[in-house]
This record gives sequence, structure tokens and C-alpha cells, in this order.
Amino acid sequence: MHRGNGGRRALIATALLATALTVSGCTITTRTRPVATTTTVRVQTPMPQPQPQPPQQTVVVQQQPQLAQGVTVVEATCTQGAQEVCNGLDDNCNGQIDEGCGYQSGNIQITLAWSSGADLDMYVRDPQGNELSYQNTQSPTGGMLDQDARGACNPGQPNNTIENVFWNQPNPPQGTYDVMVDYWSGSTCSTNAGPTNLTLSISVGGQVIGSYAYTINPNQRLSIAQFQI
Ligand SMILES: [Ca+2]
Ligand SMILES: [Ca+2]
Ligand SMILES: [Ca+2]
Repeated sequence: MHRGNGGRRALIATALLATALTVSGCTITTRTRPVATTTTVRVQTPMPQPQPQPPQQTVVVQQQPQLAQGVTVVEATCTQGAQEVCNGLDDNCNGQIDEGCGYQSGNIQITLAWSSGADLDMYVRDPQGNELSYQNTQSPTGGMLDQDARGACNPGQPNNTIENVFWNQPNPPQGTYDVMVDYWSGSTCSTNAGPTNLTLSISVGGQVIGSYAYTINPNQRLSIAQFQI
């Protein structure tokens, strides 16, 4: 292959330069502009962890109810599967008093029933001092009186000799509950009603803790039962 004089001279010059650099020990430094790089960081959002829930409080009675003198305990006569009658008793043993009668049950249910046309009034004082009655049918603690009776005699009202109070939230206030009954003889329907037999049932945590009987006189007011949760 024939190579021209020009090409031969260029090859020689390159070889001489390489030799000269090698002989002189030059160091060739290359400045390199850093290349901007983009780094993608994948951040994994942690899955939301379920927050620990406070344990559901099981409402239980701390002690047997304290009863007023003369109050007697109604021996349980409930029968599983029995028809529930609107009578202030848990006839079918399911822990709810008179379900289906138009008033509610809950973690606490207190039902008063009586046998004459008199106007009896139930008062329930909760551990924080709130008093539920026909005058004050809701408490800040979630209690409610949803069945009032005989306030205006109310001859056409269903179950008009029954009053009912309940708390249906998981955690009713803890402490002492005082259940009182007042025989208001100022009502026209109390005239000549005379001493009246009453039945009071208390259910706590889905279980009837007791049913009680008492004969109350006109104008009498007493604390039938106190219980503690
Ligand atoms: Ca029942
Ligand atoms: Ca019943
Ligand atoms: Ca009443």
C-alpha cells in the first residue's frame, strides 16, 4: 500500500509526540464536568396501622343492689323462648326487659311497672348526679327516659303504667345509680288509687340483676334500689 509523504509525516509526528510525553513523564489531567444526575427515591408510604382500641368495657355490677326496707326480691320466673309481656319483667330470660313493647333496652335498663291507675314517677340518678325523670328525659351521660306514664293520666297511651330508663352506649358512667319512685297523688288519676303494687327490674350488661316488688303509698317517695357498676 502506497502512503503519501504527507501521511507519513503525520504518523511520524504523532509517534514523536507520544514518545516525548512518555519520556518526560507528563501527567495528563482531564477535567470532567460532573454530570448532573437525578436520583429517584422511592418512598414507600407505610400502611396505616390499626390504632389500638380501648378494650370494650364489660359493664358489670360491682355489688348486689341495696334495697329499701320493705322491698322484696321477685324470684326469677323467666322461661327461655317465652312470649315477652309488657309487665316490667324479662319473661324470656334474654336480659332485655319488655322488648317489643315500645321502649328501649341497653347496657343499663331500668323498668318500673305498677298495677293501679295512679301516677307513679321513676327517678334515676346516675353517678355524676344527673337525675332522669319525666322532667328531664335525657342526661349528658347518655341516659334516657323513653317511656313516661300517667303524666296526664293518658288513658289511651300503650303500657300507660310503665316507665323505662336506659343507657345504650358501651360505657355508661361508673359508680352508683339510685333508682327512686314517687307516688304523685296530686294527679286526678291517682284519686282513690290507694296503695299500689310496683315491680322494678334492673338489667346491666345484658343481664337482669334483679326484679323487686314493693307496695307504695300515696305521696310516698323512696329509693327502691341502688346499684353500682
Ligand atoms: Ca326479655
Ligand atoms: Ca316482660
Ligand atoms: Ca308517671
